[in-house]
Amino acid sequence: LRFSTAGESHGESLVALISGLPAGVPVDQEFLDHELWRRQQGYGRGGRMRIERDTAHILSGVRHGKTIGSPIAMTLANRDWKNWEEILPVGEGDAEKHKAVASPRPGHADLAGALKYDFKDARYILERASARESAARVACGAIAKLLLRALGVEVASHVVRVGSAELSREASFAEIAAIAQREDVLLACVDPESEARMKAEVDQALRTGDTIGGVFEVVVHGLPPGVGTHVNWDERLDGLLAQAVMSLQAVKAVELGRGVTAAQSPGSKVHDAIAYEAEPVSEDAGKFTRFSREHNNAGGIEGGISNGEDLVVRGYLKPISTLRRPLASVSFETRETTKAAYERSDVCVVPAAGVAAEAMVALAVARLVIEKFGGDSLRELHRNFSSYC
Ligand code: EPS
Repeated sequence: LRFSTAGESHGESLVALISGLPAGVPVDQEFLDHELWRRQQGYGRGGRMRIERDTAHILSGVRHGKTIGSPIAMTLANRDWKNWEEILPVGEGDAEKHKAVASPRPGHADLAGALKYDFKDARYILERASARESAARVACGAIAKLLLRALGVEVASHVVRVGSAELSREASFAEIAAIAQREDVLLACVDPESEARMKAEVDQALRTGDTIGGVFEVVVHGLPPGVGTHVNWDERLDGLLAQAVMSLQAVKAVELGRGVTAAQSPGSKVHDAIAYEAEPVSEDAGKFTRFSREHNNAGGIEGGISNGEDLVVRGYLKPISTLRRPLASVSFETRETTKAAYERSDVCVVPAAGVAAEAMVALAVARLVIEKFGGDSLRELHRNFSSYC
């Protein structure tokens, strides 16, 4: 399974390309567009999200509602393009209309990118560095989710921290999964009291011209043991998940299970004691008997291999680097001290980043599932999967 994206924030369109899926996976356009809608939500998004209404326009690889094994190409139009056509033309255009980003924003790709690509300002850098690109990942991820769903594997996310406001209790998978059905996403937190404290953090940032980061958690439910391997460094599930989530814009740390607190706790408090349940555990576990754990501090991965518990991946998001009250910077042109550039921006994107991370996790897991179980059709993959289970 491979995927790639193209497109810039204020260009005509985003492009998503995914290949390597078996034939016969049901592709539900409504589901794709709902996933894209979810990525646009959350308290603290900026004015851009009132302009865009993302939808995945499928060009290839899907016929009569199912994948046909060939590469799937999709475009996601930028509605804002009509305001930028003359500013960012593909042809030479009118230099007078160029909208320079004249002083780099600390924390953004602006400065390092402009130096690297030899640009006189940061416009072309921010165009591609922008998290707008994650919409194309969500389109690909939605298809990976549909493949996993056909095998009984579900992926969901929720927000566990915004600034200093933290979710004050454990969340069940059913609660986390239910967030995807919300009409008002707010901060995608399962607990209303914690969510109100998170909202207060965003309000404070809004009031003061600041921005705020946080932590999202992605959970994969229903994955059998044995996905990923300990035998080679670049095939370990933990490493692949870390790369997948870390590659998202503004993610600065990735935690698997309770990895952070594990580093400061004794082994007896960290490792998940093993039991065996001879009876069916739940309806979705079917007739299988299984090994089970008292808790899941490992986040469903031991030795780079899934162990049958829920995969739990947390992403730590730095605050958005475009500040309404900008930090000090330097003019690209004069090299004199000035304020960093400000353009319309978001104040908090933790729920949206969680949705993008669901996509990345689904893509990483789907890739390993396809590699392990093989098959050119969903029927063949499903047969291999069921007989292994
Ligand atoms: C972004 C800046 C804002 C965000 C954008 C990411 O866009 P604009 O400059 O057009 O106001 O809204 O995120 C998206 C467009 C999106 O779809 O998530 C940035 O500079 O990274």
